[in-house]
Amino acid sequence: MAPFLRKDRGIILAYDQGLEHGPSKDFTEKNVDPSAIIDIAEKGGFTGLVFQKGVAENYYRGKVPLILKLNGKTSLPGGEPFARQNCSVKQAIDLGAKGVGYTIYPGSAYEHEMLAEFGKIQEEAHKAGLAVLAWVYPRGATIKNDTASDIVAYAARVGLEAGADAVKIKYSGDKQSFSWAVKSAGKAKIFMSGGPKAPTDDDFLNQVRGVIEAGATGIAVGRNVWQNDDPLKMAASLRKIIFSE
Ligand code: FBP
Repeated sequence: MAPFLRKDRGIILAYDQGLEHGPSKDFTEKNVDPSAIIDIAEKGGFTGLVFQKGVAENYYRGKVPLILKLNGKTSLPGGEPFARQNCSVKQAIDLGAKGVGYTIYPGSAYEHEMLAEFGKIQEEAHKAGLAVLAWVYPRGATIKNDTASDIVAYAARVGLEAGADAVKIKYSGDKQSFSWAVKSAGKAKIFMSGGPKAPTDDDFLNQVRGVIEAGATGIAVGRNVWQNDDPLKMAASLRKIIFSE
């Protein structure tokens, strides 16, 4: 994970929502252009940037270390979530990525497919010296509350067991329960996933404080930064909490 860390912490900007949610749900004139997001990542001191391959091919300019997402899905089908691999490790390397990302939905009727696919990617990426980040989002008919503390800790542990260097999980709502998730992940580093934009900046910053106090490595978020009226001000507040700078 070294390329994505500063002082052993990380602040990663995620921008794959165009695939996951569609432009009309998440984007405005201000953030529909991937170049604007790269500007935020560069000026905002982000330690990593997440793209799908099409955006990386067309826009990535090399300054902020790239995590290439190797799977993804749209929100259109509904039903049990399943995101199959859509990009190779080799392509990630060719695009300049220092890490690869893959989403696993534990609880989905298709979790076995994703665990198997992730296993192969993990081996290939590690052989090539790339970091492997797992988005672990428990979902499916049996998951009633994906931020319940036992479910969040389970997600963290799935990341460790599956061989991820870092695991991106939802916040469980308080630092005590989140610190159990961090412990459950062992040597895998925990990054909090942001979710929809919080009602106020303070709501989000307090959440991030809880995450860091719980021992997590950092955050890997999108909407709470680039949907903010002042993304660079938000980035500065986040850096203050995460790096004490
Ligand atoms: P946000 O901080 O905007 O939630 O981004 C994090 C992320 O994991 C993205 O990488 C991804 O596009 C999105 O959340 C998926 O969200 P969901 O599966 O909850 O709809």
